[in-house]
This record gives sequence, C-alpha cells and structure tokens, in this order.
Amino acid sequence: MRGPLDSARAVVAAARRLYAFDPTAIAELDELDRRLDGPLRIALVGSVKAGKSTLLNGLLGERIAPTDARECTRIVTRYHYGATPSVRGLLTDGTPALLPAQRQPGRLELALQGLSPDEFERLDVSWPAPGIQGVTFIDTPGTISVTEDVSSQTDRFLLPEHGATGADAVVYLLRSLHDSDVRYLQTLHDRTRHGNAAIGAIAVLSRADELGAGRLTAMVSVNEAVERLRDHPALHGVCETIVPVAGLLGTGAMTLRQSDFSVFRSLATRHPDETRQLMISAERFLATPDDELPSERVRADLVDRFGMYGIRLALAAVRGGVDDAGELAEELLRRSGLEELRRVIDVHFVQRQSELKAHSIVLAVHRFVRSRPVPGSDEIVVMADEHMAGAHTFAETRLLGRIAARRLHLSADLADELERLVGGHGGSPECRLGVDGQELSAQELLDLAIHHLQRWRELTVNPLVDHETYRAAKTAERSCETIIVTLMGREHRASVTFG
Ligand SMILES: Nc1nc2c(ncn2[C@@H]2O[C@H](COP(=O)(O)OP(=O)(O)OP(=O)(O)O)[C@@H](O)[C@H]2O)c(=O)[nH]1
Ligand SMILES: [Mg+2]
Repeated sequence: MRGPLDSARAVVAAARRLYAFDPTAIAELDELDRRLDGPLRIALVGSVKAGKSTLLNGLLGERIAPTDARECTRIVTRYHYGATPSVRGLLTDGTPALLPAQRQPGRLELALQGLSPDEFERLDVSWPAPGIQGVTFIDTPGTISVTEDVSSQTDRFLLPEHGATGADAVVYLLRSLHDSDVRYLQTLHDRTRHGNAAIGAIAVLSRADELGAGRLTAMVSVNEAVERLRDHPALHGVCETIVPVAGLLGTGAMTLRQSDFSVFRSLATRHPDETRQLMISAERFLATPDDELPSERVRADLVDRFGMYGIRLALAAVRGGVDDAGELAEELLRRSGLEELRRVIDVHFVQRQSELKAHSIVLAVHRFVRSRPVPGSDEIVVMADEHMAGAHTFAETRLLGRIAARRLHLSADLADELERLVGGHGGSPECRLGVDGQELSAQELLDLAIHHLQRWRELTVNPLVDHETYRAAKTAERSCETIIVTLMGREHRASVTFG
C-alpha cells in the first residue's frame, strides 16, 4: 500500500522534474526530500519560563538543555541522537560553528565561545540519550518576550517564509490559558492547515505542581484545571489534547541517584512535626541551621532538581514504605505526569510520524510552487491538495481530542472501543482491534475488522444519531477500512513471499 511518505515523495519528485532548469529550486526541493527520510521533529513551544527546557530534559532523561536565565535559552536548539556528544551552531549569516560540548556530571554545559545568542540562527546538539532515538526534540525560546527578537526566532523557525515548518509537531506549554496562548495555537493551526491536515499539536498544563502551591494534593487541583481546559471552546480544533505535567519532578525522577535516595531517607527519619516546619518554604528549608540536616549545598541541589513538591512527595513515599532508589524514581515519575505525556506523544506524534512529516513537506512544496508558478505547476498544486485532503489520521487525532474532552454522547464502553479503533492505544491493526498480544489468524483479524466496520457504518446511516456522533462514526468507518486494507496488504505480501 502506498503510504503518506511515498505520496509526499511523488509530489516532491514531480516538482523536481518541473523545476529541473533551476538549480536553486532543485537544492530547496532536495532538502525537502531529505527531511522525509529524517527523524520526526517535535518542538516544545510556549511563553517565557513555561518550563520548556526542564520538560525537554525530562523527555531526554538527562539534564542537557540549559534552563533558567542562561543565554542559550534564547536560541532554537535541536537535540538529535548521536553516539558521541557534539554541539554545532549555525550563525544568522549562514556560517557553521563547532562549539565545545562540555559534559559535567549529570548535565551538559553549552558555551557560546564569546558570541552573543543573537548571532545564532540555531544550535544542533547530538547526544547519546536513548530517549531521542528516531526523534529530534527542539527547545525554543519563549514565544512572548520582553525582547521581540527572541520570540521572532521561534516564529522564524516554526513558520518560516520559505521552506518547511521547522517542526512536524508541537508540544505547547501553558501555565494557565492566556489570550496569547490561544492566539499562538490558532496562528500555528491556521498557517499549517491544509485540507484535513495541520501541524500536530498537543498542549501541556506545565509546572502543574505550582497550581496547588506545591502541596501534596496539588495534582487534584490540576486535574480539575485540565478538565476545564479540555472543555474550553478556544482550544477545540487547535490542539488535539491537553495533559498536566510537573516537568521538574519528572526530570528529578529520571535523574534520581542512590545518593538522593539516602538524603531523602535521612530527612524522612526526622520527626514529622519538625519536617513540616522545615518544609514550609524553600527559604526555610535552605536556611535552617542544623548540623543533622544535609549540607546547604545538598539541600539547594534537592530544591533545584525536585522542587519543594518533589521533596514533599519523596518524603511521603519513603515514610509510606518505598525503600530503594528505583522504586522512588518510579513513584515520582508516575506522579509527575511525564509518563502519560510520553504515551500521548507516542500515540499522537510518533505513531503518526509518516503523516506528520509528509504534511510538512507537501505543504512546503505547495507553497513553493504557488510562489513560483511555471507552466505545469497547477498539476503539482492539485497533487499536493489531493495528498492533504486524504490525510485520515488527522481526523483520527482530532477525534481522540474530542473523546478525551468527553464531547461525544457514547457509553463508556463504546467510547473506549472508538478510542482504540482510531489509534488511541497504538497504530497497529491488532492494537486498534483490541487483540494485541493474542495469536489471531489473518482471517480472524479480518473478520473482526469487518464486524467493526459494519457496526460503525450502521451508525452513520442511523437518522437518530446527533451530528457529533455521526462525524465520529464516519471517522471510525474510515479507520476500519484502513485496517482492512492494511491486513489485506499483509496477506498479499505474505503470499508473494511464500508462495
Ligand atoms: N515548581 C516547578 N518549577 C518548574 C517546573 N518546570 C520548570 N520549573 C522552573 O521554572 C523555571 C524556568 O524553567 P525553564 O525550563 O528554564 O523554562 P523555559 O520555558 O525553558 O524558559 P525560557 O527558555 O527562558 O523561556 C526554572 O527555575 C525551573 O526550575 C515544574 O514543573 N515545577
Ligand atoms: Mg528554555
């Protein structure tokens, strides 16, 4: 079966043939072609200090991205997998610059060698972090900034005048919903939307622990806030779903060492009243003079890496019986929401990477051809339009967002089935049909898919269903058809190979 990448390659190839007379155009088209073979690009975007770099470190599993006010946070930085660490810069005048990669214990130090951040177009960091194999994560400067330049760096990168968008998908971080966030998400959607498809976008309610003032019950207030945001009409259609994440806690959990566990254990042995007093604020925790407490430096490191919420949570966990570093890391990770975010990134972006990459590239070719029309270029526009109109997985991700926001009037069982069928638990036919891990024959899989197809098709012709359910059933019907085509394609390949 011809996939979205093949279809995008065909669009690029057709454009290449048409512009064969123009070496600059060919170079631009070749670059687009190469991106189809490259990793999926996911950018973390959001307002200043939304917690982008901290969250990125959590996703990478190492503290590589500079956080806080360091000058590198003002440069778009792409993180790729590489066997050996290296940092390359690209200056605004197009000159490449190799920068030293200084690896400190547990973190990378980026140094700009005396150049100012404004002189850089971007940085490329290669790093042997297993979390980035197959995906390029991109840290971007805050979108609303006191200095216009910083956010325009992000704009230039994400929505350039020429060429493809710098990312195929965006994780947009917000701390609460501001007009500026809505405007940004809408602009991103409008400028990348074509046919059925647009840039992939999910929202993260970031620094979630702070919503509950760092108390142990913080995540309860957060879940309420997320429910409100999921219902917010301004976000419908412009982002696929929204998840709460305490990025600092997640990063702390990913980098938790045995020595951290020992410090938490020693703190947990103190009398609970004493600890309560000590933990009233970060200032109190850091400044209390007591020889039996860990040194000030160690305490400052804990606050820096886990936040007060993380320390409170770790102490509660150790008191509750958690008795080794691995178990504690797991508990903190679960509470941070980072695992759930990874799952959402996997379902919404990684499993749909072919469609997302193809969309970025076909959109770029479409714009390219329209900006430089030549005889015959209309045909390329039609090809690109057809490609983008047929992108079914975008309808699926939008439906997943509507299911998560509980906007459908379906029973819980049917909503679960629908979520699975449209790829919410994984993209393979087995995951979609809910039989992953079971040994079903090809015929049994096909029968099951046909059964689902008939059921959803019946809903599409039922005059009593509301419009929202009708649209959902139409999407499910198309998903079932795609599953059937995939299963039949497998059968065909098997018969070609074996007999
Ligand atoms: N309590 C808490 N603090 C956080 C969290 N995530 C980040 N922070 C803190 O917020 C500050 C800013 O974090 P960064 O990760 O640098 O934010 P950013 O969005 O990358 O900032 P810019 O790149 O400068 O726009 C740092 O002091 C972090 O320690 C979180 O989940 N909880
Ligand atoms: Mg940053």
